[in-house]
Amino acid sequence: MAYENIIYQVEEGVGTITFNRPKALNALNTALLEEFSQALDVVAADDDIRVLILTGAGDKAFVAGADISELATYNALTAKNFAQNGHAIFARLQALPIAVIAAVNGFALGGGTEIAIACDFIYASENAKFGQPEINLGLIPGFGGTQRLPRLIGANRAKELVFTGKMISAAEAEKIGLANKVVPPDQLMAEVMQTAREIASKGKVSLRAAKAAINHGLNTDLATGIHIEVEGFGMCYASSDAKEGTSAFLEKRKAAFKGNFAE
Ligand code: CO8
Repeated sequence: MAYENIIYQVEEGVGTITFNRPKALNALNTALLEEFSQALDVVAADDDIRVLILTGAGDKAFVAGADISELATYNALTAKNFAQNGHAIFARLQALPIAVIAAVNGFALGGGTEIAIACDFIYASENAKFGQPEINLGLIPGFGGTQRLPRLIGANRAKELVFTGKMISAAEAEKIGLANKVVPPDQLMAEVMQTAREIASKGKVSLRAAKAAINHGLNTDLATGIHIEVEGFGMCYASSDAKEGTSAFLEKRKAAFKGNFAE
């Protein structure tokens, strides 16, 4: 499928979606979101993809937020529709049964920070900047910044970012647990690919069960979360990977995971 606002590539079981409007710092307009949504469907339907990476085209931005020239045209109803549509896409991103890594290579503002925190974790380049500047536009975050961000970094830190609209550096983002790792810009994709390949070598079923347990467990009480973990632990035995992983350990060899749900 031909895309104009994103680039979609697959290499060795790792898919990469690159937001590709560099002249507008990869701002999210309706057309880009639509293509992103379509690409997520392609990723979800491809059993061979084990990890998805999101990044931005050019050396300046990951995503500088929703496209402000579109935001300027909204009324209360169209704004609500836009936010709802974005949430539906981000929810599908978060629920993908594979690992998703944000490679944040510059500005990740507003919707940019919100896409990154809907991923499983973030690696950032030293020149990355994060923030929720919507308040400077007379708005509030509309793609999860008031919800995912406090869950990730705590209500106090999220409120400071949302109330002030200020940008923080990659180093600060790492310090507060927003980014897992910060590396020089020219090493970002290599670092992300290395982690992606490592994850891709693990069992598909166990990765899926682990992600579902963590994601669902975060939105529930401990007892329910533990129940989810127990179910997921049992489900791993529906795949040959559990046999392969435990046998490989006992036979002192590297496990070769090939399992899937169709066994
Ligand atoms: N939307 C549209 N165009 C943008 C955006 C954006 N978010 N960000 C940058 N651009 C454009 C600029 O207009 C400029 O275009 P042109 O060359 O045609 O004038 C080009 O990108 C380059 O930008 P700058 O010249 O401004 O580059 P600087 O290096 O001087 O500044 C900044 C970089 C600091 C990133 C600056 O561009 C900036 O502040 N951008 C806006 C950041 C922002 O406020 N983002 C939040 C938007 S709101 C949001 O994301 C809400 C999400 C939820 C919406 C759901 C509700 C319905």
